[in-house]
Amino acid sequence: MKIGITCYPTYGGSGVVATELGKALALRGHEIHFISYAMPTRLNGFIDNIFYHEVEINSYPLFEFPLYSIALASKMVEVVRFNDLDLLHAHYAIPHATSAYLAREILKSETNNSIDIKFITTLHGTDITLTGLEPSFLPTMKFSIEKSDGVTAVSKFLRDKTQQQYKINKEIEVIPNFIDVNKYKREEDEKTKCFKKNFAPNGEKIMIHTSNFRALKRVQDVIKIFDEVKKKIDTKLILVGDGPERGDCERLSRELGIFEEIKFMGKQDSLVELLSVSDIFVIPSQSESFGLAALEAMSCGVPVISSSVGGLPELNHHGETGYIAEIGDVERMAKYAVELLSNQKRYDLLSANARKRAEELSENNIVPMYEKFYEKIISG
Ligand code: GMT
Repeated sequence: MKIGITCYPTYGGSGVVATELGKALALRGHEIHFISYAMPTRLNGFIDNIFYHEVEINSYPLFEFPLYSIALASKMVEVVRFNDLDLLHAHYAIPHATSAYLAREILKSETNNSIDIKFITTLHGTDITLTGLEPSFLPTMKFSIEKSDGVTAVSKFLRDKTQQQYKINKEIEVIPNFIDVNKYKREEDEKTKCFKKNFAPNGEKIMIHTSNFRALKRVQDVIKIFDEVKKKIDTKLILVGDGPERGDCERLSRELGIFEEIKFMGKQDSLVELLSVSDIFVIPSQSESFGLAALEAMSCGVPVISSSVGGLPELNHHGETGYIAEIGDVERMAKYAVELLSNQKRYDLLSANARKRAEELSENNIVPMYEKFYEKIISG
């Protein structure tokens, strides 16, 4: 198949999922055309069958705001026409589904050279639970989702939320996010030994959190949980990523007198190595439709302590792959962490289960679900 994929190229899990999907599909022999305003960050290295088309946005004094949605639709039209695409796949509904709708209608309307292209929208998270609900987007979002030829959501939670909140009857297929279990696996080599020595010189346990430090990730809770845990067990905390809450998090750690015990790493490429030296992954989010960062940790055999929101309980099974508590229940999350870190037998069991759960969501299991869905939509 020849598929056009549109996603946000620089930030967030939806872009990661879209890019990894495109790469996996290309390796399975499909021709993939990424259409975006910049090269997706994960699209590093040459892969046969992958093409990248940059959306051109010309500035003009009259346009105070860049007209990206229109420029994207025009680029989609061009790429479909000149590359003979079979399907467009929009990741994150705003504004990608709307642009895809526009492109489909433009191509259909051409009198001499009409093309009947279909498009699929994959819903990821805040496109539904937050931004899409704003009055300035809601009617357009509902329309674009309803007019999509196929819709997928990354969790049952997100499917149900979309149907309820947007009053949409349309069938939404749940295709969970996936992981390359051969890449995301616990490493034990010179590099990880060196990391471990650096982070936990006296054999301390290591807790880890990775995110984009937005308010909804509740990174301050991670710090408070850590503060409780380290009173009972010698532990260090690694915080990976960067974002608007980082300054407040650093201030909170200083106020609590634990700044020296925490490594604020910023954005990092060596995620597998960092996860490989970690004992517990903490994700206390206020909203999380799936939790790709938790899946990455689980694939490296790291049990997860999460909040009970959104799609997290579908991924992290309470008492099996980790533990779940109510949003903001720092005390309970800390208690679970202490329990786990002080019982090696139980820890080993949960670590093995976390890896097994990740294997269920391996690229090899999930990518064929997209292929099947594509075939179904293309054949009408
Ligand atoms: O929805 C967002 O906040 C952005 C989006 C992204 O681009 O990172 O994240 C969502 O999509 C990820 C990939 O499907 C999921 O793993 C995240 O749980 C989800 N984020 C939220 O629901 C907050």
